[in-house]
Amino acid sequence: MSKPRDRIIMLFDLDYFYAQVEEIKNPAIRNKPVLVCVYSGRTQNSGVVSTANYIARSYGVRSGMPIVLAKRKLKDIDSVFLPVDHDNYKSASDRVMAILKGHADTLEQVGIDEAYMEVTAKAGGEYARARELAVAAKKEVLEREGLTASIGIGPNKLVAKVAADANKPDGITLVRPEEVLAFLFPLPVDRLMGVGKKTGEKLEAMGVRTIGELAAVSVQRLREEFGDSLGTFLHNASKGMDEEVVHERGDADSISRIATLKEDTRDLGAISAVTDVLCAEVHERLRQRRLSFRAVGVVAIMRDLSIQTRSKTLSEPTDDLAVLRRTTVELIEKLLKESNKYVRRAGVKVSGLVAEKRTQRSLTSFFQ
Ligand code: DCP
Ligand code: CA
Ligand code: CA
Repeated sequence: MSKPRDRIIMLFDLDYFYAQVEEIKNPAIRNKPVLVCVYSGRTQNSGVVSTANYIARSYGVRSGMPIVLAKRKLKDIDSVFLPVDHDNYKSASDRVMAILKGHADTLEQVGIDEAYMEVTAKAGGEYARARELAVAAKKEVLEREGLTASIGIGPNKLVAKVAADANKPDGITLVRPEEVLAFLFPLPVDRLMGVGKKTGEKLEAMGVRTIGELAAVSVQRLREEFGDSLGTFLHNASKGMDEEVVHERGDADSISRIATLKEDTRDLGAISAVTDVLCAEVHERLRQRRLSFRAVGVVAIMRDLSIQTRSKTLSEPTDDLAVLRRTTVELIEKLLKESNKYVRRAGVKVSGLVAEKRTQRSLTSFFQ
């Protein structure tokens, strides 16, 4: 068997995200300190800073800082304090993630402004091409959304994350496999994901400040101090070793439900009584997300645990529950005709999800 190809992974992180979205909404504030705050409402200034632009940071303002303290740091400076506008950040985030999908083999969003991108195949295993992909992704996000970001590129998620933080804002940091140790060793240990305040303090008490110093501690000692799981993690992390895969999650392009039947059966009525309920559940999820579907699929797990699936693509997207139910029954009927086994579990799936509704589409085409 051939050796699995070395991976190339990027971590994409938008710069001073909430405050940057506010700057786009109102460009006039761009050259002032901008602070986005969560006001608790108790007194006029109680609450904390969610994030701040880099001008505000140059005065010592940080995420999580009490608003009162931030105001003190910016005394006599013309600054802009704004309340969080989560809906606006979420829609900007959704649009950015959709752009990034086109630049990755696999995209794993890990926060509102951050995603891992596996680019091994797209870059053909070449770091130079991975850098070009990073430039292209940044360029498209800047041109379409006006937002800057920082990207770290490395052989795994851990290195990519540390690299992204190494050069902000608007940076690209590339760490080739042979450069990992030289890159990591001088950095403070708390740059490693998973080293929080508590672990950091404990390490400091052991005389460990840098990642290189952590790498010099034996794995046995780390296990004694931190337990097997964290101890092993710290040991591997200090050497830039991480096997975590980049996996798509969250907004997958399908919604599905599955249920076990009361008893194994080949009776269409009994099966569709169950799939009708599943259809209603799937439909409710579609309604919440304001989505229409273009394809319907059914799955049947048979008595012998073999799996049968059937699917149908509709002529146009719809959000109609009756269409979903009818198509499901049609597919189950087909499946029963083509198999002589008893059905144990049945499931329904909609895919090809789109945001617009058929009624709107029909109206648009009508007026065209
Ligand atoms: N955030 C928050 N409270 C915190 C940290 C972050 O509400 N204590 C929010 C606001 C940030 C967003 O999450 O804009 C993303 O967090 P990041 O840690 O990525 O920080 P920023 O994007 O603001 O800045 P950076 O340029 O350092 O990435
Ligand atoms: Ca960020
Ligand atoms: Ca982030």
